Amino acid sequence: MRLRIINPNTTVAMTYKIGEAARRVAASDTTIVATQPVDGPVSIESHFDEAISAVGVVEEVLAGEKEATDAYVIACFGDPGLLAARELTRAPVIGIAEAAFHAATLISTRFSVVTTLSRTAIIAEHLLEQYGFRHHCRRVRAAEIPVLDLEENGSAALSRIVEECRRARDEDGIGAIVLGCGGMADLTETISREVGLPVIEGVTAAVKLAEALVGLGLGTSKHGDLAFPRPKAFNGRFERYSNLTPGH
Ligand code: 5HY
Repeated sequence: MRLRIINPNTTVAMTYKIGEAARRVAASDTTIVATQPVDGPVSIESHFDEAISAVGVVEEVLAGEKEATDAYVIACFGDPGLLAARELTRAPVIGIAEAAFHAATLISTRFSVVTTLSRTAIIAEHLLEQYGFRHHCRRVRAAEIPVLDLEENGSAALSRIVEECRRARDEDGIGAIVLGCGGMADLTETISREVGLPVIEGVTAAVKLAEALVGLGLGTSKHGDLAFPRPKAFNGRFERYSNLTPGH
């Protein structure tokens, strides 16, 4: 199968890291295509960043539809543009937050999330509510690190995340930890070793879930709210979306 992993921010190094983490767990017959939008924020750390990155996500799905893509992963912990992306394809589209929440509830009764900045913690809390995982999650914690510190060798990012994971382990009464950023895709083994708890991150969880859905022959339902958008005129810089039809 051909799996398109979309990093919704525009930092090439993070896209590369996300692609490598995905390839480490993908089945041998899964081809991973790791991409990012041309336009958009270098990191996503606010509602505004999310809104702009969602356009980049749908652009990448439209591009993927021209390449016989079997499934998509949105590799940002806010799952930006997830439902809009699902409208544009019959293929499964998995957000890394949703995937990580599902995996965490299959191996623990209670988990905590450790994300980057406290200002984005609310985005994860909104998703927990929206996806129905609120009562499984004890706390959404923040290591208070900017997203791009994860790309800086020698930054304090890893030690700050480990510290916060240890606090979660000791204070939250949990059985597992979810890492709340696509840029943490390569940290699970290190942090699990340091903290002594199962650590889940969304990119690798989403890859295995996508493979499972494709293996079951399941795709995005076109019955109801995820049906293809009704063709219509778009004005201005979005004119290219006018009268979109399935397969485009
Ligand atoms: C992410 N931002 O996964 C989110 C994490 C966050 O650029 N990739 C980003 O802090 O919300």
